[in-house]
Amino acid sequence: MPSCTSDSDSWSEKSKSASASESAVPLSVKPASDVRGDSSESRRFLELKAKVLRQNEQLKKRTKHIKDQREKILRYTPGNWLVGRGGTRSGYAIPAVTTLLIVGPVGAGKSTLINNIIRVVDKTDHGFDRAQTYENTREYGTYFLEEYSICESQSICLFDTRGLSGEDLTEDLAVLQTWMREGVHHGQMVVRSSDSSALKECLKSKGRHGHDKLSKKRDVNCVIFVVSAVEVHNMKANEDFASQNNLVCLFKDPYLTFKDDRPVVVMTHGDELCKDDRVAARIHLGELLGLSPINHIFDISGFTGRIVDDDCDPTTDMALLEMLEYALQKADRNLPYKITTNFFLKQVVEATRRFPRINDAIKERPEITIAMFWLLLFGLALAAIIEIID
Ligand SMILES: Nc1nc2c(ncn2[C@@H]2O[C@H](COP(=O)(O)OP(=O)(O)O)[C@@H](O)[C@H]2O)c(=O)[nH]1
Ligand SMILES: [Mg+2]
Repeated sequence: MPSCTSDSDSWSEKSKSASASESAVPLSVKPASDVRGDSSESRRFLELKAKVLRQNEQLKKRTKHIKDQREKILRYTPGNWLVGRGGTRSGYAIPAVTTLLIVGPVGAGKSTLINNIIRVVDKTDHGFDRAQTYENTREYGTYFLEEYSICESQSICLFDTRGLSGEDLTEDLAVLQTWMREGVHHGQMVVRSSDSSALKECLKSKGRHGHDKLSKKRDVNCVIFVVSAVEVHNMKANEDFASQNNLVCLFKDPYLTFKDDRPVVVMTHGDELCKDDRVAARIHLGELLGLSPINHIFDISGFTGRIVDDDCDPTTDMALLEMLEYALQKADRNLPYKITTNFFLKQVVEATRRFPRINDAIKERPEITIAMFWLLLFGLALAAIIEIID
């Protein structure tokens, strides 16, 4: 089973610069008690806690700009922030729609997060939640990828995914890598080799209509990694290092990383913990993933089931909108270069997606592929001429 580093003594700069390749180094998740046992570490913990609480206060103050923040998301078009950075649009492969892939363990709250995003951004009360959520995540779940467009302009789409098992890391990684390598499309069935034959049969009959064949494949532009605060709290309390290791490995998988940009982290279910435990879970999650708990972990929890206006919590809504902006900025920052306008090359790149090494080599040296194509054509023409002369 793969294992990886946890950047356990992070909240240091070291962890921020940790490269994706670290995910191959053996794990040594430092027990939380060790971190707290050391007096300087415990001082550090208290400092961080104070900063998280201060940040929460600032977030509350920023809610007076919630309308502007929402407008900003509504105005968004792919490549927006690329231009904002003084970059030039030419040369970039700017998609018609920016695709945000929502991943995370089963029951973490991925579908709930999507419903919350739709509610906050679209502000339309459909009278029902668009993404299906499940109380009993053991029996039910999202087995087919679901695409949700937000904003009238349909410039952002969210993909709800099947929950990661958290138990079979190799299989979880294989599923994630397929989505990242080959793209995702609405209605795509997600079957694992470890699924029982009964489940596989059941999924096959559920997917029989084959609507997915009609849906457009999307390349993922940014990943949103959803984790439950309760799970983090329990892992820490029970010193469950195996689960922590799995979580870290999934998060740090190089396929989810765009250059140095790791997935955006959303911590859900915080409302089920007391205030202190909620902050401690956020700090511990930052410690595990090598992220700043203050700026790079978004605490977005508290909604269950249908939302009515009275349930609105502007602070959570604001956190959600800021998280979206952060994710879209990351997506724009990592837009791929336009590889080619050459029709033949485009087909070759598309056909070799399943073979990342060959695919990368073609993208890096397209002129070699084109030269080989002309050589092949020339060879065939020569062979045909010789054949005719003979
Ligand atoms: N209290 C609380 N419950 C939540 C939160 N997010 C999701 N849930 C509940 O957790 C269960 C699983 O959520 P769901 O979105 O289906 O998880 P998924 O498997 O990741 O898509 C549902 O009963 C949700 O209502 C949250 O932030 N707080
Ligand atoms: Mg779901």
